[in-house]
Amino acid sequence: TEAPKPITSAKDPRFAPTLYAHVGQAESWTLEYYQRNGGYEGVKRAFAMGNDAVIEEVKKSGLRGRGGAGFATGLKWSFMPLNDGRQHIVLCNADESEPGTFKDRYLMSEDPHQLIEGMLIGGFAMRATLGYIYIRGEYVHAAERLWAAIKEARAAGLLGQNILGSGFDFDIQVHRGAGAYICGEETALMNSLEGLRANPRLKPPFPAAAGLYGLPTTINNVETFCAVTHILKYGADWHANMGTEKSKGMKLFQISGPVRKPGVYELPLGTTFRELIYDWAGGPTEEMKAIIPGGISCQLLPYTETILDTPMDYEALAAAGSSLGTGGVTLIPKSASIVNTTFNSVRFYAHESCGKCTPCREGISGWMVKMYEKLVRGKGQPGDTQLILDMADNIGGRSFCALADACLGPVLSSIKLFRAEYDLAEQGQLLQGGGRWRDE
Ligand code: L3W
Repeated sequence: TEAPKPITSAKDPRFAPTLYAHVGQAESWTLEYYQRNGGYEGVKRAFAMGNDAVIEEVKKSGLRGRGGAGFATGLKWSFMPLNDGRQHIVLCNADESEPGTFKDRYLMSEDPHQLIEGMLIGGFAMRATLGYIYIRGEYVHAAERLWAAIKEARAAGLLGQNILGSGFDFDIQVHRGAGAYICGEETALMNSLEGLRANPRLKPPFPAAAGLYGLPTTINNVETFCAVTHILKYGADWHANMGTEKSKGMKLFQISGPVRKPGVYELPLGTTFRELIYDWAGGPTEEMKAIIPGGISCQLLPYTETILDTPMDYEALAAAGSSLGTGGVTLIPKSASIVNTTFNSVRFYAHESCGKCTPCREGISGWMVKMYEKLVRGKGQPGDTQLILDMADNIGGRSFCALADACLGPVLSSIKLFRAEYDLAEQGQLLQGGGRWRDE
């Protein structure tokens, strides 16, 4: 018999949301609610399977990291050393700060036990005894919900010593950041947790070899751990049957910009932009010209019929010249100046750069942002765009971490796609007919 086709659309009657199934329900954050709805069944299955079988199950599920890079989760877990006598650490990257990205905050505030369970499963599989959730400082409400959930879990014997009689000891701490985007870079996050300045560290060594306090560490995004909870509950095949051949499972897509119903939508990977924008988000409220597919680090895409029909998965978006990133889709309307929109992005990176390395400190935070400011303030001159391109040539691939390269995503793609707007800005205008720049 023919194998069942993978689910690639939330319109498929076989599809049911899991990650956001309880978001918006009364008391969904309590242990009582969570257990009443099948909570902590995944971890029981994990204990019954044994550590290595859990890693195999996650590998088999095809789950890839949901923070932006899409690295295979099971493979990452298998990098942790075995029987090395050192304490192992599991870190949850909850420093959600990528502009256009707002999925993890509701996972944590509305369904915190889902994350705790995923970390428990990861901790058990990787022989860790301690987990940290590094949460963005501004997410005060989510942090409070997490703390309350951890206390409930401890009191119920779901965290602490000999969890559910399994012999496994594990506890979780929540650490609030202090408002720096760079802390979401995994090695900067570890420095920040250690009380150091959040400068990224050189890789290798990767965290599994030497992570927090030099101990074997694995870092995953909030959504990744939450997906693990359901993989253990429903099985690897269930997960692998959703999405496309190489991009498995469901994804929390976020959509912002001028659409009728902006928000977070849980859809299988491989769902098209058209389906997200028109069927779920109610369609645009004005004429569009570009799409940021997965957070502002990703290259812009033109708002064309072909792009609208492109599946949102790792491979299709790479083929289209961009990336899936965090799944944070932002729409740019025709009425917005691309040069000014890009200035907003560049200004963000300039503000968030740690300043450790020269290409980022002098290139992005110094020169690049000044060039854009000059253009949007009507002071552009012929040759400015070429100068930006030359600078980008000297920054790309030369910085210590991904931040500077991420800044070049919107810069280079916007110049490639909308050169005419840059030409206009070189003459002191932002949009044909004299568009103004939207700012504070
Ligand atoms: C062992 C190897 N481990 C890679 C691990 C590595 C990390 C993961 C991914 O950036 C992206 C970035 C942003 N041995 C390994 C290995 N690993 N090779 O795999 O690594 P990497 O370096 O590809 O990516 P990254 O530095 O972790 C993440 C993009 O995300 N992004 C922004 C994200 C922002 C958020 C947020 O606010 N929530 O997620 C958006 O697109 O551009 O490409 O664990 O150690 N050989």
